[in-house]
Amino acid sequence: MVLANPEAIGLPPGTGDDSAIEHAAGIEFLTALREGNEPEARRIILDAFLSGQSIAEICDRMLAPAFHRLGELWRCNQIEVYQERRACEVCLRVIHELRRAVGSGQANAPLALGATLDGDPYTLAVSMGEVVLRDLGWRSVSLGNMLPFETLHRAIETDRPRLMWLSVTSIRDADRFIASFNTLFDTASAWECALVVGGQAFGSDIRQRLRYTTYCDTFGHMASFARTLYTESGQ
Ligand code: B12
Repeated sequence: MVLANPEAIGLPPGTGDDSAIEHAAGIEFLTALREGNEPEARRIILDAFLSGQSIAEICDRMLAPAFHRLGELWRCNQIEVYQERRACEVCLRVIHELRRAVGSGQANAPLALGATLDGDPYTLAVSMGEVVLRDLGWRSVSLGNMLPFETLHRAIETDRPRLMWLSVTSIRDADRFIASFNTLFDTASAWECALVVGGQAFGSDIRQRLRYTTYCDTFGHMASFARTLYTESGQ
């Protein structure tokens, strides 16, 4: 359904408009997620991969827009919580399929570790980051969600990643977050680990108070940055 002026009846702008999702395949994917149709969701995404789209493109142009739209539908009470959660489960399994499809980097490829931080329960973007970097030949490993800052210091010191990606959708206490984050950046710098950050909680107000190597709006941006550190061909 397309609404000409959703704001006039108290709905957020864009309600009922799936055109924000670029491709027909993106709309089909959204439908499959809404219906919990896992085989169809898997088929659509693997088709995109087999047709030559990079993992970053699939994440930025198909997976993320579908969830942004699901978030709007949830806010407007047009889908049930169970449908949103089921969509997350389906998507995680699809990401896992992509992970199997791209394989893992060579033994001598640089290591990358990723996580969400304490109090941040979101799982999709951090899992996507792992596959995006694997697609570029990195040995990337997601540590999962809700990791305390202290353990990420240990991970950097012990495993010596060349890059750590952090996805931040939810921040409980901004002042504490900023202090802990900046200390993590000090550790990362000391061990020559690039700290790459992204996520919906990183507005410009909070970014101005944080130190990191690079902020990315999209996984495409992270892929471009990661290529400046390492390419499989060594060129
Ligand atoms: C699924 C979901 C949940 C699930 C998550 C389950 C899971 N396993 O992950 C659960 C149930 C936990 C949840 C809870 C809540 N949610 Co919620 N959720 C969502 C939803 C629908 C999808 C999130 C998602 O994964 N998106 C897909 C990712 C891939 O998109 P993305 O984060 O934008 O990532 C892209 C870029 O930002 C970037 N990026 C992101 N991270 C990184 C990292 C790096 C390194 C790089 C390079 C790039 C990058 O690249 C990605 C691809 O382009 C969003 C809607 C939305 N707009 O996303 C709401 C949404 C985020 N939730 C919302 C709300 C309100 C809540 C709750 C408060 C609801 C409640 N009353 O309990 C709680 C809060 C929980 C908490 N402690 O913070 C609001 C937030 C509004 C706001 N700004 O404050 C949203 C926007 C929904 C809405 N329209 O209102 N949620």
